[in-house]
Amino acid sequence: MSKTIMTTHWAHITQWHAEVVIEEWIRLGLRHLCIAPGSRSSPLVLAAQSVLAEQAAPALQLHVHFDERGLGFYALGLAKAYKAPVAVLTTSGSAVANLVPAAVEAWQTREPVLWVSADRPTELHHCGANQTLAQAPLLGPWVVAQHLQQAAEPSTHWPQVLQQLDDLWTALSEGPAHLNIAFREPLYPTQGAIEGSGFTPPPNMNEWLHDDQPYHALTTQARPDPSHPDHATPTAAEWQVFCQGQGVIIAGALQPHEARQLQRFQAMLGWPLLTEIQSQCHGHPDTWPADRSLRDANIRSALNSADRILWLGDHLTSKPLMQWLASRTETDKQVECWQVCSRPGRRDAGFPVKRAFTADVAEWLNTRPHPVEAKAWNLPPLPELTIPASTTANSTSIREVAFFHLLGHWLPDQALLFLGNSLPIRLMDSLGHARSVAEVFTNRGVSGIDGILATACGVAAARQQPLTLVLGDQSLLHDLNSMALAGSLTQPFVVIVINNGGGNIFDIMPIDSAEVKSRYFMAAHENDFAHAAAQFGWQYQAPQDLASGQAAYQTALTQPGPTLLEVKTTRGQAVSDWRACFSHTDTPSQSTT
Ligand SMILES: Cc1ncc(C[n+]2csc(CCOP(=O)(O)OP(=O)(O)O)c2C)c(N)n1
Repeated sequence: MSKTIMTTHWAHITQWHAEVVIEEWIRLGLRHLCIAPGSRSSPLVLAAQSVLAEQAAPALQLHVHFDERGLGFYALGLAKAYKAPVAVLTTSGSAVANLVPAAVEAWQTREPVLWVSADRPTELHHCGANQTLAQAPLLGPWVVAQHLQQAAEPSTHWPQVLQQLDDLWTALSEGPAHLNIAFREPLYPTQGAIEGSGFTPPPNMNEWLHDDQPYHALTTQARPDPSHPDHATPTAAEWQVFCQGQGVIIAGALQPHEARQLQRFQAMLGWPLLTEIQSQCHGHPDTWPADRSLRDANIRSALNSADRILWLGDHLTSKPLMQWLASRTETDKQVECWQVCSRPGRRDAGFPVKRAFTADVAEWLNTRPHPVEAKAWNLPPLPELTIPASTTANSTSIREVAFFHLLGHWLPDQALLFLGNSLPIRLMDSLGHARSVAEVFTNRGVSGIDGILATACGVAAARQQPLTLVLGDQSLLHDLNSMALAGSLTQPFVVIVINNGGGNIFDIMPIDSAEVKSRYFMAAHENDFAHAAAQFGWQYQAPQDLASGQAAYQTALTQPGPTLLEVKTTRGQAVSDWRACFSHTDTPSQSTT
């Protein structure tokens, strides 16, 4: 970066500000900056671009997309897959508001995304300046930390600028953060005549300029500790008492390393393990898929004898599972439910959890003492799932229940799987398995159907491995322009859109009029996606039956770049077929989802 500034011209001060920010981010470890075009953010873009131009192996990778809404989700996907901070830069105005859908999702699952919005300086607010609004309130509620950096001027206290960047970086270990950064015009050094000369960075920046460490490493100030709750573990005595009960383990949303540790831990404790689709061990040997198990009368009654529940991980997908947890702890006050999750905050609607521990689940399990008196026991075996004959026999069409029952068998070994919201994740959880999957990704923070494709593109870009995404037609329509994001993927990227002509999850609603349901809830439509695939240069297939669906999927897995497989099903079938799968089981009445 420029070590001296030879002029006091505003453009050079602005440029210096942007260079300081980019340099400090790189020193802190930022490797991915996602950019949506705009003018006010251009000083940062030019500073980042000059790093790329100067370095043979640039420390920073830039990602560009025209739509901030999709870009935000794409960055979320990068952060999920890298499990490291990712920054997103937008210009001022409604561009920032377009980050909100991804910001609420990142907030809910505490992903390390740094939202960076460029702004006009204070004197241009509240006076009708173009593309100007209060930007802090847009993202403020959805971040763990926020800084509003003023436009730089000759008197700027630069150590404070650096300290703010470092503080936000530290905050990212707890969740997303926001930097709103103002730049004063002229924004480009080549703009207008250069006035004045002789300005050099102030002496308090000398040490930073001649080193390559982030600012906090050069000061005597201790790096602030992330505010972890101090109740990460039970006492040894509490743990032993907990283990004496008849226990069951529930695997919620976990990271793969947590799931691996869990399976070793389960063998030690001898309690049955119920898994959900995000647990990274759904369908593994010696586990019970929670949703299906709770719909079986024998297994459910055995589960009702448990008086200890150890819930490991984050959100649960299955409604029967959440209902069971809430009702067991409500009706029997002796039932002790503990939850361990790497992220703080409540996720137990119905409040079944009596004690919550915030810790990496693998570490927490690893540091539990061996139980003195654990009571090993088992649940009855899970009966084979009977997919009603009518849903598989008709070879001229595909029914969703059969598709999701089979998908687990079609997936290649060590697959990366992204499951869209609405019916796809629920049917996979209830009817399928993820036995051969290396990692399941989802957007289950606020369960939006709005940025699923863009998030999956981010995951795929980070992992550079084949990835399969399954989502509904309305979810794809929401995110259609994110098809452009897949253009740079070179590995197989297979998107299976289940086109049932609208939002079929709403078929669950007890509304008598099919017309009302279809028009106002399902938002029924007759679109197909062949032209969209063509517009964005994707490969496209629309298989008619399960056999050709499997063949098309396997071919797509060998083809570089994005392929859209459109599975057309009949509107209004999925929910009734799903109910039929469990119509013979004798479970208490409850809503399907
Ligand atoms: C952004 C957003 N808007 C609305 C909803 C409410 N919602 C949940 S599922 C759904 C329908 C989804 O339709 P589709 O993607 O076709 O899946 P299907 O229900 O057919 O499985 C809607 C509108 C939501 N979750 N997110």
